[in-house]
Amino acid sequence: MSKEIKNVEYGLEKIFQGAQDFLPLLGTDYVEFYVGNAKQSAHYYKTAFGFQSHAYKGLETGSRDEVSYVLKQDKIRLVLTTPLNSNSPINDHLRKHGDGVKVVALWVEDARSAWEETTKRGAKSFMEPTVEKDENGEVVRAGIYTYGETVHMFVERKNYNGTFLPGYKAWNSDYNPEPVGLKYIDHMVGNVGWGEMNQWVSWYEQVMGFENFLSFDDTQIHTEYSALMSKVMSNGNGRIKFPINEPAEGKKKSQIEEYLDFYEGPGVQHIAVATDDIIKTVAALKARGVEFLPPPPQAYYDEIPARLGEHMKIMKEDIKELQKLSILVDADEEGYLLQIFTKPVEDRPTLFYEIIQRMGAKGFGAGNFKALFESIEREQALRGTL
Ligand code: TYF
Ligand code: FE
Repeated sequence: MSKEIKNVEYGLEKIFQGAQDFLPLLGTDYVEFYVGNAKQSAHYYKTAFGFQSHAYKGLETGSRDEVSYVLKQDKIRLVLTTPLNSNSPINDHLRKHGDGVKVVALWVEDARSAWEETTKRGAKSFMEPTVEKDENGEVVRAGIYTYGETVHMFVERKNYNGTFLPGYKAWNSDYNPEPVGLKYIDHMVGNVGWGEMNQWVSWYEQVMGFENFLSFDDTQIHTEYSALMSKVMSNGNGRIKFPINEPAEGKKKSQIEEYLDFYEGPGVQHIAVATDDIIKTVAALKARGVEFLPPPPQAYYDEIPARLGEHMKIMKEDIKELQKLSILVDADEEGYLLQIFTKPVEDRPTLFYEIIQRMGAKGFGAGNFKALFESIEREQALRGTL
């Protein structure tokens, strides 16, 4: 789609060589959602996405105000939280945003230092460093606000060998649908308001020590109808990638603006989860009722060999198989990638998932943007929000 994207030098190690990383991140720790009915959401993530029962807190464990179900698949941990009474502040979040991501938790060596280094650089505190203990040891957590009402928690687990966090018990369920092969979170994308992308880019640079590793502007990301801009922020070791989107002016309403209208503010737009066998994973998800965006036109698949060029030689998958499942393909200097996007998983058109298999490529599927955004617009048109 764009020569500029191909010319970007991917070399995060190089960028950070010698630089003092004041916020070393070991990985994503968990993602917490505030939802209206955690019990039913947990069933959906188990049945449809193949997550496993992992931990629980609620009335039975002495948690009187909220209930949380923790689900696990390989390295991914999701926490689904619902308030148990009208006094909980979680209700305000739910009333405004509907179901959505509240916390993107990051695993750190030192949560106190993470909180101090980021608040000293201007982050607004959500939770001061707090020690939580039980018979399995202790965890230190601290949190800061990022865009909208979304929070980054820093989680230090040096001295803990319990199931999840103090206050939770292991959740052993008799209902354990097969996993679908989801491995880890590849990236999580935030939508921010008109003209706010660059201030959040600076925030991730200054407060978190991240680097802007790829950028797409509205001349690259547009269809006949709508446009958006996106910058990918990455931490020093490249394990954490947070693209930030903002809407851009087009003939009709940008999908980012639709999100902002329905979420009533900035928030997490999509969570991209990695698999190493996308054909198997997507076939399983479809069989379990996960809904994906409508397929790109025949021409998209006809053009793949020309678009991929020499990467066709290393591509293991059969284009016909990919087309059967509506999986998208893109390539960059270093390899190719396969990806597909679900429809929003709530009634409000807000959060959705991406399933991604990287075969060397480090990009985000820029070559698919046109086909992808046209699929999203077909859905927007059905909702009357284009
Ligand atoms: O994370 C990304 O950048 C890709 C492409 O609204 C993308 O998954 C970008 C914006 C968007 C949907 C997908
Ligand atoms: Fe993505």
